Amino acid sequence: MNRKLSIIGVPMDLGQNRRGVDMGPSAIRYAGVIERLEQLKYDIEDLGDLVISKPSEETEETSEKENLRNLKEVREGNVALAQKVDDIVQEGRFPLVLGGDHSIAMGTLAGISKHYGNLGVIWYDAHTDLNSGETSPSGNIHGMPLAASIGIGNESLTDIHGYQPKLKPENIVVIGARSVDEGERELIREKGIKVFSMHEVDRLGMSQVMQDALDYLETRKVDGVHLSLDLDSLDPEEAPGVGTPVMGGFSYRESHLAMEMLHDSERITSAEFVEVNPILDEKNKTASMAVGLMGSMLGEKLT
Ligand code: 6HN
Ligand code: MN
Ligand code: MN
Ligand code: MN
Repeated sequence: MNRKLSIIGVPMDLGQNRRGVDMGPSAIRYAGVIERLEQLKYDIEDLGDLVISKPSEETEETSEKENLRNLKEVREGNVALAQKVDDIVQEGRFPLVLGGDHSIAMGTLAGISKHYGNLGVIWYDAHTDLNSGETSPSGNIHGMPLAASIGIGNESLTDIHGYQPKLKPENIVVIGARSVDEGERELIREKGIKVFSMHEVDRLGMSQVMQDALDYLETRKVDGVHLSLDLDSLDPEEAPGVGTPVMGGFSYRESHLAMEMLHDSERITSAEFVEVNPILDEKNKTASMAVGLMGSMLGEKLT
């Protein structure tokens, strides 16, 4: 495990239409992320938060036409994030990105993937985020980052940081899916994307699913693994502070086990924790959950 960690907050809420998720990075800091990770003896650099601009009228028009809400500002924020993350990896440090809505995964992956020939991704989420303007039921870009990263969708999203695609569809593992749109389902079949839905987790248990996911990426000969963790993967009882909650999600222990297994695999090279919305939360429970999961991913042990 890389002992040098750089933390960057992305107060982005333009990838969806509920306010508050832009306060995610503050809530996660308030829940004690720096102190928690310092105890694990990491060399931590906190780069603070990116500045995200507010939407203009011109943006509203494109949004309507293309079914891509706040396209211009979402792109701009991700262009800035990609450069930051690129610099962090360039310096030999582990990027830990704090969201913000899930649209920021486009920028994170754009910055990371440049440094890997065959990057793998674990997408831990209730959703598959494989929509484009053509298939999206909402026009919300936070439902599109995985599609954009494999080169599907509007050019201004697929081309962030000047290259595409960022990922091979066969290097993706989705874990926790239980709300998948029709267009996403077609894309999963067409591209052969590996999905462990809640059905598989129920049948096999989290331990087996994580082992299968790691083995699968091993057969793909990936040279790095990025974890993109959407807090709505957890059950809304455990993590109520998210914009698009879906019943029937992971328990606290299932998620900690997943993170512990990721740590023990020694494969993980970058991570992001997204969709924490303190306005919808109960006593910062979801931000605290995020911090705890980061701890397990980074080697905090029970004994
Ligand atoms: N997320 N599939 C829905 C949509 O609007 O495209 C929900 C997306 C949720 C996205 O949670 O990151
Ligand atoms: Mn806001
Ligand atoms: Mn998501
Ligand atoms: Mn989600």
